[in-house]
Amino acid sequence: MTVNRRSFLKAAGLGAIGLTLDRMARGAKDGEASRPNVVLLMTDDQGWGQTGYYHHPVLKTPALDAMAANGLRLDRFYAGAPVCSPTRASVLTGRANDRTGVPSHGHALRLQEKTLSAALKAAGYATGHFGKWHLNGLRGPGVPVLKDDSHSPAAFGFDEWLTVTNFFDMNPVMSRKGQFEEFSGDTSAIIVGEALTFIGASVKAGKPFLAVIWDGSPHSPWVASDADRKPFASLDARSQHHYGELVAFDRAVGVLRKGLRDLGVADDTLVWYCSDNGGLSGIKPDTVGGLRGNKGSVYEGGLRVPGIIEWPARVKPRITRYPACTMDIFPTVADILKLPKTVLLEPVDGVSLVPLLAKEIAKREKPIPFRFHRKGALVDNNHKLVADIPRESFQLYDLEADPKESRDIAAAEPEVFRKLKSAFLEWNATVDASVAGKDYPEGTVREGEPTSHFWRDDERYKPFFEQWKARREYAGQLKPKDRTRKKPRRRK
Ligand SMILES: [Ca+2]
Repeated sequence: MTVNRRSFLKAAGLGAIGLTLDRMARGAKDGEASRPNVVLLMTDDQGWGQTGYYHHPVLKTPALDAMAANGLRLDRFYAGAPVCSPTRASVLTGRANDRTGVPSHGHALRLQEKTLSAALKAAGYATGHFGKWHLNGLRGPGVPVLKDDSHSPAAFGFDEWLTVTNFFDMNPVMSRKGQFEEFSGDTSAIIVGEALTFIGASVKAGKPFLAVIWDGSPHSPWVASDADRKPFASLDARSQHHYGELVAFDRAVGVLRKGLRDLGVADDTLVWYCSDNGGLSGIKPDTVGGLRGNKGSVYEGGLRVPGIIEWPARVKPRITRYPACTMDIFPTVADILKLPKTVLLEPVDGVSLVPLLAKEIAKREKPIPFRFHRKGALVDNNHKLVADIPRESFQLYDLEADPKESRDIAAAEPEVFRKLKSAFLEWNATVDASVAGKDYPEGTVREGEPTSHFWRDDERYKPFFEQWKARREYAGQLKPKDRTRKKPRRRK
């Protein structure tokens, strides 16, 4: 109905009035916050080069291509970290991972952090999480999140959740708010279908919604259907399955976009798609579009990922090279809703992209910082500082002139080098303070945060082992000679 009215007004040369009417219909007056629906859609281990719109040599992604053509395509979009849990923490908090208790995969997001999901729930949104969580401290292949898990999605503001701890594959067992459910079929289709059911119910209830859809594809172990891997018959078996998973994911993107249109909410739903880290090595053809490094690295191949914001009511189709990152998601959504600054915990590392949604911006004022294990990086527009933190060793690259980071220009550009190095060290000190809990009102990290451990070593999961021995994804973990008696150990 909205579309028809707008098409009519546009045809009559009254498009602007049509937009105003739309805003009024949604109850938003000029100067007031709009309350779009928000969908955050994230793949697991999809590299920067792995989309049709970047002309991948064998992979076709018609649904992502259509989304890119209808939204803001972010050609320099960065995951907050080069591996999964840390990036997820950066999405929900707007902060670099190390600040939040998540230095690596399988670490728990601290309960003292402030999250996007909690802020939107408080603002009256229906909130749902679908798929991989990986913020409750558990390592190992994805298992259903337990009802009483202190760090389940519920602890961070999600009303509805259908969630597993980590990556998951064909025919998964998942947890619906603690109730285990078995599913058949591909994970992308399952979680998008479930998210659409949640979205439909929210629409019916007249509530705006936040749907966080975090897929397990195309993470290992790769299991694609015969039909989906057929186009890749000339590749080795694991590359076939890996690329086949991306075909299934892309199909689910099409289902999601059509579902939003069918429910009449596509126009005023902001869908933000990205991957959680750079592409994998050992997959052919190349996953990172020729960039340097892979998942785990702070070179571009480990951090740069596909990114698109589609929001037809507010964002005209465009391609930008403005550097942006997953830490920008929360500040952007908070800005759109005009939430008070206090919904975010300082220091915030991201910025609001609201100005960028309206028009091109030449320069990002606030550099994008990264810290992962010993390594760090600072992206300041075309320049990038790469750091080995304990060794205090630094490199400088010009990403426009040298996108593959092949020439260290620290000696040639001493002024830029000095400036970025000092900015990075200053930032790094604030991260050390965050790690120690200085950002929290208590000034310290509260007791009781779980240490990172494997679910196989977790007493709460032992009652399920007998049953799970028959499951493909867990059998290898539960063989008798396995280390079931080993104590939880912190991975470093
Ligand atoms: Ca990942």
